[in-house]
Amino acid sequence: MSQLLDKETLKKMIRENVKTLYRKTLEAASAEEVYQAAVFAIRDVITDKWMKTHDEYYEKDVKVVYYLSMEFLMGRFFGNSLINLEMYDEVKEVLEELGIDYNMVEDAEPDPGLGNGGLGRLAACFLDSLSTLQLPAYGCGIRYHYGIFEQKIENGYQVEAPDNWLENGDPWGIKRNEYAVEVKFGGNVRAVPKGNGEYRFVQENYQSVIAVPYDYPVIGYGNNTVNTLRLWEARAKNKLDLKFFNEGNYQKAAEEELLASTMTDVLYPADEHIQGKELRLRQQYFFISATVQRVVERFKKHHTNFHELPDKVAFQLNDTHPTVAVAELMRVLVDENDVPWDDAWEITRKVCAYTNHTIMAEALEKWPMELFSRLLPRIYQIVEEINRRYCLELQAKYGMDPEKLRRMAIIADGQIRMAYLAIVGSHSVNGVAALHTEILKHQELKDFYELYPEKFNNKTNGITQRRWLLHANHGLAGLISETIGDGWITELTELEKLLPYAEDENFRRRFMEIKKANKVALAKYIKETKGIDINPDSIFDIQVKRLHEYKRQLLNVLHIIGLYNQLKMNPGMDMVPRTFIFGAKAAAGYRRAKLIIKLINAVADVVNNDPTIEGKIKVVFMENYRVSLAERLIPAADVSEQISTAGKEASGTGNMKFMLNGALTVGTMDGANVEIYEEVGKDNIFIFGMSAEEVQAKYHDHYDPWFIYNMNQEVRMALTSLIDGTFDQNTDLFRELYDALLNGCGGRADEYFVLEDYADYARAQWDIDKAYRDQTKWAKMAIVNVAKSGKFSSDRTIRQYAEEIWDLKPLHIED
Ligand code: 26Y
Repeated sequence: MSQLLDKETLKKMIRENVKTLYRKTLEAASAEEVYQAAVFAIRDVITDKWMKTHDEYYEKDVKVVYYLSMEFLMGRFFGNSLINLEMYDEVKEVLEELGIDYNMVEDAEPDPGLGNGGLGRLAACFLDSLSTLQLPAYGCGIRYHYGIFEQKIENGYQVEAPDNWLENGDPWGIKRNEYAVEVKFGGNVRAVPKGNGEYRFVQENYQSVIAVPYDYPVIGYGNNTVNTLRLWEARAKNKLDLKFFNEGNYQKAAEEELLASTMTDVLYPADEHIQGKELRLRQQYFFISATVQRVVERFKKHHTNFHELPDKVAFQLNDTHPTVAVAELMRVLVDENDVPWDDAWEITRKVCAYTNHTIMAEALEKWPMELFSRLLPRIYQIVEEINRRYCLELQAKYGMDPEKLRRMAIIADGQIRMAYLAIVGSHSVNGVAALHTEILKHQELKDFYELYPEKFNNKTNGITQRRWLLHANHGLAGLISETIGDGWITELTELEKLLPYAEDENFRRRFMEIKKANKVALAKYIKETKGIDINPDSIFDIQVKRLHEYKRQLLNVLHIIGLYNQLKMNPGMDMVPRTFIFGAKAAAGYRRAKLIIKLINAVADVVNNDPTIEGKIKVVFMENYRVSLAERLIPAADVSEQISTAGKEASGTGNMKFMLNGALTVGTMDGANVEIYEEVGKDNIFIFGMSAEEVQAKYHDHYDPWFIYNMNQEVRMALTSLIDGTFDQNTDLFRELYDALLNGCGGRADEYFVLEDYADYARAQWDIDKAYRDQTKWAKMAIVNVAKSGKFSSDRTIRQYAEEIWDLKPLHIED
């Protein structure tokens, strides 16, 4: 184990810390207090490595990537930090020797939910891989005081409560007052002659907000690299502006204070759905301006020639949310450093790269010109100029084609299209799975692919095996290391060595015992938290992800209703008992998504309490799905539900986490499911439904859900159950869902083809039932899934970004 701290020293430190922090003995301290004390003990170890890493970066003047993201869904720091420091076992032993339950201590840490879902969690996995691969990197984002809301279920309905993750302090964050920067909003722009016939553009009468960074350590596994997650918090420049105050203008005097105090309060919880809120644009510019200013300042410590900037700095834009970085870098170069426009533009494009995470139309960011120009007057001018020059290029290339010009312009219809700005201002545009990138190239961004084919590339997502196997599933991690060594921790393709063990009876038995133990542990947790009894010998079938119509939780629950109806008609029906587990947050304003949550809970109530079905089906909706809950659920899964309408899920990453933990996928040929299918082969996955091409064709074709309703009795009965009072007394409660599927409420009927795919989904589910009965076969399939999951390590993804987009080299930090 680690030589960083011996056990006796550690014990002493924890005791001491409890005393100094809380004036208590260890015996009297709560789990929360012991947690804080333990963090302070290991912080010293981290700090030494952290300082060394940054000194080296600075001295060697290496190229650094800045991963710019509105969201970092990090999950808890404690356990993961110990894992990466290789101190986990040691600390666990120390605590247990002190008579403290290690798990209680881990659970005392709040789970920082500074992200919505896939995009935010991907950013967190990427940071873990960057440090483990010894790549110089910063994550840059916002220190929201409230993360994604805490979800409670009351009477079956989602209720949102604020997530005050900072309530008990923030032992992982270090406030860096010395790096605070000023960010300017509003006012007007004045052109001041430079004297050489050129003008300098100066923002006046603006409102200021001070950005204060908090740094969080991102520890590499088994090395000395500690990178930084830098999250910015807003603070007022002057508590009260005395000039206005003395004039008696109290409101104006307090304005900046108010502006600053709300800026970084709360994460926007509307995942993949734009609201066009002014505060969100403020948040975006706030953290981007602060980051860009700091980066350029740091660059200037070593350099005077800005043409060297792309050799030292890469910006990766995590979706369009940080796209103002393109214009802000132009502003800092042109206005503040006198770099000529053309040079600045060349530099900016070399620095910036853009990742697209979704093709859902309602997630494509557009800002009204009025709002944008009022809030960011100088940035707006710069975007206009970028657009003007770009449109000239388009004309030069395509001639006068007004339709094409209007289609491709960055500014059109009174709006600024952030995706187009990102594409034009970057040297790289990537999708997050092979299918997704193809759809971008040939459908959504076809015009741009034609214009800049060289920019487009694919980077299939990945996940970090350190959190999602080593930390989340100790049992399986241990068995694997014992069998093939622990090389997989940093080189996941090593898992292929497990393939021959699929044929080894002893290995299979142990593998299945571990799965069973994880299921028993989850059953216990569900009993404790929800009071529901579930059978650990049933199939644990899990769908956890944000609630979205395109992800089709509704297909899953309709199928459960279908099964229930069959059991009611035929109580003796032969099926392997199943426990269907859901976890999902719905955006607060997404009415239909919330109704689907209510439906799942209503179905759970009826099904779980109906003795006539003899416990063959159980339905559990787990409240407040989040990273720490995912770490409990995923290791216990037999079946992973990845059932989005083909073409809609850009990649998915939950699918990879389940596979790594030995669950079998029931899924559509969508996102990264396609690549999982390619890895495991058709016999080790349950694929159903239309392909993306078929969906596309159906969309343009005439689709009549009534036809399916009439032809398929199971579908008809399931739909009827929605409105006949089976699941509520008020028979109109779920009518909206019924109508949306059959008639379309305002929109298209069954927009996501739930009914079209129903029969094949039900068929795939019976295939699962059949496969599970043969436990030997099932074990083999599950082992193949684990063995073939190597491709889906975020280490592989990050290596590709580093080589193909950033040209970033590892730097080894000595002990
Ligand atoms: C503009 C704003 C409303 C907005 C907020 C959040 C737009 C999009 C998002 C989040 C998008 C997101 O999480 N996309 C997911 O990214 C994952 C990582 O690449 C993919 O695996 C997943 O398929 C995709 O839905």
